[in-house]
Amino acid sequence: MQALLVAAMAAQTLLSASPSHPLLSNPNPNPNPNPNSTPNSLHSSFLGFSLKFPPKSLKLATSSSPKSFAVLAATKKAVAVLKGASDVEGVVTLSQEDGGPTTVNVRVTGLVPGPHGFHLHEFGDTTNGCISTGAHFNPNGLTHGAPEDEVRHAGDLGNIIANANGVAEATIVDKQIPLNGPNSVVGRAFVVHELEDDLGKGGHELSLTTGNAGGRLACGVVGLTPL
Ligand SMILES: [Cu+2]
Ligand SMILES: [Zn+2]
Repeated sequence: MQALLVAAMAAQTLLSASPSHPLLSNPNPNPNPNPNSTPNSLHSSFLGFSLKFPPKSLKLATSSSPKSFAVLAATKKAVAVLKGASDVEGVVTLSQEDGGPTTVNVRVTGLVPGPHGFHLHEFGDTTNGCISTGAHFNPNGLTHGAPEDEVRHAGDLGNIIANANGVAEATIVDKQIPLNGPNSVVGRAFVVHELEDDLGKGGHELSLTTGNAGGRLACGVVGLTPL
């Protein structure tokens, strides 16, 4: 205890003494090591201090940090708010647990009844409306397809179907649109289209790139939300 106090006081004197030194010798390469080493030595002496009370402080230190890490890694949630030049709008929520599939809940209103292509596009850029979200998210360089196909864009989520009131609701579970890792879709954008996505099987020149799904009615960037 005594030694610690002395050490702390010594550190304090160092602290109060050092500012004048770096200020005066500012052009020298010296100022950095000094302010850095002082807080470090203060910090480690505090660590040594808490080690003298093993039951409580040690337990707190070891049990709290892995726990919060596990919570952060277990679940991720995200949301996209879809808007466009038309009256079509919607909300898409995403959640993913650990390395599992992502569950996507979709609700879009203002649609013409029937199927509408629904994709994750590459960019979360809406500076030029939904056009600037780019092409379908396609990290593996494949051709367009259906969500259940082996050969598909990761962003190919098929169609959502609007009812007679123009409302489309869907729950999609998909393994190719994770919320973290190299293929994370956070920062990319959902797009809902004017027409049905032919899932690559329509024989149109656009079938293997866009599913010939027509114009982009609304889009929204995927952003993280609180758990
Ligand atoms: Cu699309
Ligand atoms: Zn596609």
